[in-house]
Amino acid sequence: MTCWSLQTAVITDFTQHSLRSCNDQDVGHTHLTFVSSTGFERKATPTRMAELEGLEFGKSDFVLLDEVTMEQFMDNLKLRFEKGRIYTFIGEVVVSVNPYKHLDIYGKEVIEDYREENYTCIVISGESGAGKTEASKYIMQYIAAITNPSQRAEVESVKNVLLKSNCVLEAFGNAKTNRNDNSSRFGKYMDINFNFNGDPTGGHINNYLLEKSRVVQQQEGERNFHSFYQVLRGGSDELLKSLYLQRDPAEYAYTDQGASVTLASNNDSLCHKAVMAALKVIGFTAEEISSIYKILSTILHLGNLQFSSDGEHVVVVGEETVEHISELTSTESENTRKTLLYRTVATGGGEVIEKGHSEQEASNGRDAFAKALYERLFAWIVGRINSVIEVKDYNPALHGKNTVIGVLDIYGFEIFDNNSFEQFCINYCNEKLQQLFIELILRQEQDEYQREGITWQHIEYFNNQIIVDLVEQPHKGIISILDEACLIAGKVTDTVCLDSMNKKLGQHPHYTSRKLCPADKTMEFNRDFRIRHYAGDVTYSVEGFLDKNKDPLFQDFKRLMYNSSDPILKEMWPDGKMSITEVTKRPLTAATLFKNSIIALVDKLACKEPYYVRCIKPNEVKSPLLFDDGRCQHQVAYLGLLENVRVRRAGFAYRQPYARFLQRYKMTCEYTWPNHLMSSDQEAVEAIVNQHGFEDDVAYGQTKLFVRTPRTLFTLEQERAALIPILVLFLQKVWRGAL
Ligand code: AOV
Ligand code: MG
Repeated sequence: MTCWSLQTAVITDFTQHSLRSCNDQDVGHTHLTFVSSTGFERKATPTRMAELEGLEFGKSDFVLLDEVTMEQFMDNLKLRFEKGRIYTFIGEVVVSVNPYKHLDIYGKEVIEDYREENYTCIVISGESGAGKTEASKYIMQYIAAITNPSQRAEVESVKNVLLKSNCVLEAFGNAKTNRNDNSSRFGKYMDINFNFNGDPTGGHINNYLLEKSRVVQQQEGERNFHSFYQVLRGGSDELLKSLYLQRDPAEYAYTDQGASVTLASNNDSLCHKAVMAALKVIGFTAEEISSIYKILSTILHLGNLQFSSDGEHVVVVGEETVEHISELTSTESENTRKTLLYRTVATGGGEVIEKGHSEQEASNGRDAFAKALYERLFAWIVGRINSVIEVKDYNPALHGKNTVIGVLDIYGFEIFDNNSFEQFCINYCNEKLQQLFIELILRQEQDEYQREGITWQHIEYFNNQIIVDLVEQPHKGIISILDEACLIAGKVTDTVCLDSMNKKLGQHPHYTSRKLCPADKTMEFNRDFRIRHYAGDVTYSVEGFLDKNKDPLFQDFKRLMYNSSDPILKEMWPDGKMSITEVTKRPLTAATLFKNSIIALVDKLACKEPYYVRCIKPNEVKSPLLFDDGRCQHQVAYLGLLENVRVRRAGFAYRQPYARFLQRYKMTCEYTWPNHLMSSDQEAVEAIVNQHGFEDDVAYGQTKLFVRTPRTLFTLEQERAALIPILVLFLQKVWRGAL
């Protein structure tokens, strides 16, 4: 196994596992020498030595700071950002600052330097726009670059699909928000499987809660999902004609809500071509691609449908549009019209009647249908990609150990002017991930000292479990209160539900009922509540919460789609098979489904011992030049990075099992070279430590030596490096028989 450790472009050094092994086996971690366990060594170059000393580029690992203060941390982070060194370690954690410009650090040469063969799981976190998705893409590109040197066709094909899946998922799952032009509006956990050669053999994508409300509603300055603009701008004239579409996104209500149809940083037309090509590479058939675009255009047409009432009946305005929708969904126009205007209801006596919608109900129904169409399309695309990349017929006996890299890239913490149910879910998810970080990085580290019997000063940190509980606790948490309100059909409004939350949670230190804030002049109605999140205070407007949580969709739409003669569309609506009289169980609410999936995700990550990339957004204006001290310091504080350094360092920056330490440094001590005669490895290690006078800088654990400062290892490494040429000379002489 090759095991080198470098200081920059850490994202490519994604196998933080390697760092851990470096820490255990070598001291690659200190960046003194680049070591491979096959015995090959490269001395640090002068630049790297400077880097180590932090003279020019700042300290490459925050544990090397002279003092762990916010001031020193920020100075180092800023210096490195200004020097284009966007990645810095905290032990095994990587801190990354979004450079907002292309850096020439992801090229072939660097990749070669990082060639690794360890597999693990990486969690990328940080607020919206901090660079998580870009980081995850570099990881994928790295994997693609280093694997399959023999260019085997089947491996190349898997790699291609894995890479291209990103392009498709971004088109359908990302959108311009006021915080990020390419904001992920879904969570993604991707497993990549490798065979014993270290070549990718397949993978699996889990997606989490797509922000489907965006399909029908966008805030000022924001866009719908990229896919709509891409087909409108990039689709051929024939395609658009066949879909009855006009080119200008401003023509469609659903793509023009934010009055911002153009993206400065992106070319929709080119992206459309790339997505089409990617769909083909992945293996979508022509029929499937055609169905995808028919669904997209159906949604656009739905958005332009209006309803009016003659006092007695509600009718559709725009008959032609209904015809187009029917054609595009392969349904009868009579059925489509009826579904838009009526719902089938089973009466208590078992009778089935058709009940006409009010105008409002009809437009709500239309929007719910559009959202569901998109959500199911997205889920189907993910499922289709999975069916292609799934590892088939895996046989451990034949294929050897199957290793996996998991990469989590999820929507980051966000605060907008108007925050709704979606932000509530997204921010809750970020609380959960922060909790996992605390658990694994801050708590377990301290646990290890305890386990090894090392005395040390406990480091305090803010534990956000209290906020997680506020949201998810059974019976008491916000999600439970929301669900309760949803159970009482029709009677409870958003504000009544808010009252209930205020009553039950008003005393909670992280919850503020806005009713209790008379000083707030902007408060006209009692419709907001505020959560003090780990990353900042967010005021949520409760309007629409219940509806989004209940996520209602008239059964009639499901049946309409199930009866489509387009087999691909039909496949997306299997639940439309049920007739109205069949009893259906009340479905779980959107928040509960999300909560369950996030809890399952976190459980999964916890047993994988993930490694972290903590992304920081340097400024609010997407500038490569501006390091906004206040904003950055805020992120450093809430991400718990200083505590991370303290835990890592105030205790012991390095630790190594006795045998490994001995193996590496025995040559530096006359009592241990070439072999020791002491009764245990620990005793031999003590001899090395004593000979160098490092007694005050180390502690002896049950199984490992703990070293407090980098300087100690630095000295040992220097001594070792000086001895190696002498040893090599000595060995050469032995081989030549000169000795
Ligand atoms: P996010 O994933 O963390 O936000 P992105 O990864 O989409 O953020 O990054 C936002 C933008 O910052 C990108 O579109 C790039 O323009 C730029 N950027 C980020 N990282 C790099 C990098 N390493 N090199 C160059 N430019 C970069 V969100 O998805 O909104 O939470 O939901
Ligand atoms: Mg993202």
